[in-house]
This record gives sequence, structure tokens and C-alpha cells, in this order.
Amino acid sequence: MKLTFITGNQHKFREAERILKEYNVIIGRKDINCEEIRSESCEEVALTCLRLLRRKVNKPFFVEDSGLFIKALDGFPGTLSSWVFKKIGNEGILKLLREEQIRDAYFLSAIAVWDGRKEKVLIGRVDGYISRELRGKGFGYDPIFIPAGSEKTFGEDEKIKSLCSHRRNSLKKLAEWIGR
Ligand code: ITT
Repeated sequence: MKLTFITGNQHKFREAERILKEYNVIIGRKDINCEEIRSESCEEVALTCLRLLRRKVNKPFFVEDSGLFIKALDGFPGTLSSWVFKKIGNEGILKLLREEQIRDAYFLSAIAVWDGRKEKVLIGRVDGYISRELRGKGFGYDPIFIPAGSEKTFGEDEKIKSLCSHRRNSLKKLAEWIGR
């Protein structure tokens, strides 16, 4: 089955393409803007977007809503991650946490998929914490997120990211669901 990933984010697409290939799932990309609802739940945002796009798209496709949830900030930026990144970037997040000792955070990825018959939501999560300074490359919050058990940020260690990221976990579930 040819599956389309509808996203405006080329980094997310490239990660998904590479990971899903390992599970023999080949994807294409389409960028159709989906007005995101205001909700604290990635799951709800992804599912609402899927249902809106189902009116326009007549083939199997999926969308993904992801975000970084920081404990000391009550889950901020969460589902606002994309907007907050554009506004204040990683430097802004580090400033907000300057005095903070508790730096726990997690990334969530919620995939909502339509296979032509059924819809499904699949969630992936990775726990970790926020670094004290920017380290490495990657995209979005990669240079400030350190997964639990590592010393390096996702931006410094692409391999670790590929093995344990929130997106790896949700995409693995997606591949299993597609192949069921
Ligand atoms: P689409 O909605 O078009 O797919 P988007 O970039 O707006 O693209 P999201 O609404 O899911 O996607 O925004 C999530 C934001 O969270 C994203 O723009 C990044 O800033 C950040 N983010 C998500 N996954 C990330 C990752 O693996 N590494 C670093 N930052 C990430």
C-alpha cells in the first residue's frame, strides 16, 4: 500500500521516510495545510486534522502532531511547540528554565492514519530532560533535548534519536498496524 504523509515539515517527513523503509513501508509526501484546533492533546489535534483532511484526500494517508512537554513549565510548549519554536526558539526555552533544577521533559508523537477503511491513532513517547545549553544540530528542539540514559542531545547524536525517538515509537506502531 502506498501511504501519503501529509505534513509541512520536511524534517519530520525525512525521518518518517527513513524509519518506515526499515519496515518496508514506502511513503510519499503532500503538504496540505490543516488548521490546527486548540487542544492540549497531540492525539486530539492529529485526529481532528485527519478527519478534516478526509474530506479532501481520497487515498490512504496519515498526519502527525508532535510536541515537547516540559515538566517545570506545566507541559509547555506541548501542542504549541511549532509556534513557540518560531517565536522564541531554543534560546527562549533555555531562558525560561535558567533557574530551574528540575529539567524533565518528554516528546510526544501522535500519528492519525486512514488506511482507506479505518482510522487509528498511534502514540510514541520519549522521556528525557532539557540541557543547560544548545548542543549539536538536528531540527526544532533537538539541540536541547537529552533522552534518558544519554549524555548527548538528539542534535549531537542522530543515531540515538533514530533508535529511541517519539517518532520512531509511533512509526513502529504505524507499520505494525498497516501490516496487521
Ligand atoms: P505539520 O503540522 O505540517 O506536520 P509542524 O512542524 O507544524 O508540521 P507539529 O505541529 O507537529 O509539526 O509541530 C511540532 C513541533 O515540535 C515541530 O515544529 C518542532 O519544533 C518540534 N518537534 C517535533 N518533533 C521534533 C523532533 O523530533 N525534534 C525536535 N523538535 C521536534
